[in-house]
Amino acid sequence: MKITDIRIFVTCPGRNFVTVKIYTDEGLTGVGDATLNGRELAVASYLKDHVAPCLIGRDALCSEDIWHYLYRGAYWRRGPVTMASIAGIDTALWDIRAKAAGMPLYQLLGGASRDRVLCYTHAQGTGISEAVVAVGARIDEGYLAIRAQVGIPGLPDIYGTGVSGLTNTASDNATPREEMWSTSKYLPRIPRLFEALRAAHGEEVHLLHDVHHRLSPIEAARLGKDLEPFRLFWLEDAVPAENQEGFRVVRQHTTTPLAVGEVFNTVWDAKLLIEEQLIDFIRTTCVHAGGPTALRRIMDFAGLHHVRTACHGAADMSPICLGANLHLDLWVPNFGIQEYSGYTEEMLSLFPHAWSFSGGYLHPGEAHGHGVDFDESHADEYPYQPAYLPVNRLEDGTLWHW
Ligand code: CS2
Ligand code: MG
Repeated sequence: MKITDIRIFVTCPGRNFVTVKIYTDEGLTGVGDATLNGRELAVASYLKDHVAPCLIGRDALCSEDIWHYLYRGAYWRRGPVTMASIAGIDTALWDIRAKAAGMPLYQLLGGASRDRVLCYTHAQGTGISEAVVAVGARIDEGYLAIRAQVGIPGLPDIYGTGVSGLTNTASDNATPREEMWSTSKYLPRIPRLFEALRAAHGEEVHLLHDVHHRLSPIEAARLGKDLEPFRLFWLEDAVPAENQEGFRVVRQHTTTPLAVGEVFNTVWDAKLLIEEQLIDFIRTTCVHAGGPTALRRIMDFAGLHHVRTACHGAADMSPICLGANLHLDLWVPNFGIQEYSGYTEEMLSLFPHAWSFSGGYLHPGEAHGHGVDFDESHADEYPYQPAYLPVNRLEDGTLWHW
């Protein structure tokens, strides 16, 4: 089955998504997500200018060889732009393979290891009482696991605590918004949030919190310890993870479970974290970690070391990424949880999908392939809009992590 054409679409149905569509001489097509939030056009150019021309005429069923052709063959390995590009191609090729086999993708991976996929969603508030109400509303919608974030007095407008994260976060002139950060204001606030959440909503609901890489190891260790009475499902991205050894300090001091990896691109980014069992959940996801070919290897490696999976699933990855993740989630023996922050109706109309949500769980559906399509006939109605993630500065102006 020969690849006859590869088209790249950058659309903005509320957020920018990069979509790869591969066409074959047998009429089968497949779609993949290659979105890299805030850097979409770089990936689109990598794909259009450097990848697509090299793949025309190749066998669409040789996805393993194509993966290595794009990874080893480029000489310049890893990195988010390269790996999102490879992911877009790889996801589309797995979609084609599963359609050719007449099966949902999870059947090709080894079949379902569970009936349904536990997911968590987001709830936030600028104040603690608002966050408590927001978590309650999510529980009423049927969610069993909820990530809770709260604003910090004295720090205006922190990412993830105010308005919904479903839409683009660009300021009017399309340069990154600047936010302000203070660890000393943040650290005492978060245990108070979870104390209030447990008091209001009881022990049963799974509660999670995302630190967004803003702490040092010893600060993260303190936060993990302070949160122990509230039994979090996890503390996410507690410290920047370029220095994997930094997690040793956090791990030695707290029994709060740790999750990391949404910005990782390959297994090499998590090798020490997994081998030394410094984390409990690995957050690599289809689009940023090189597609199903690479992600399932990371998942298997994690399984050897008591680390469970937790694919990143925020709304800045397209519904195709979520659809592909759900097939891996249904199959993977060491499954943990799937993030699911949802999509707007507009987004879902551009990406018709077979997955379903019920009672706190997702299921990828039984459509052949990964079950998510792209309605290219409407692509022109949603042109790319320049948009960036915000940047973060300390109160004295120092540029900080987030
Ligand atoms: C977050 C994301 O979902 C998460 O856990 O960390 O919202 C993240 O900020 C975005 O995906 C960045 O593009
Ligand atoms: Mg996160």
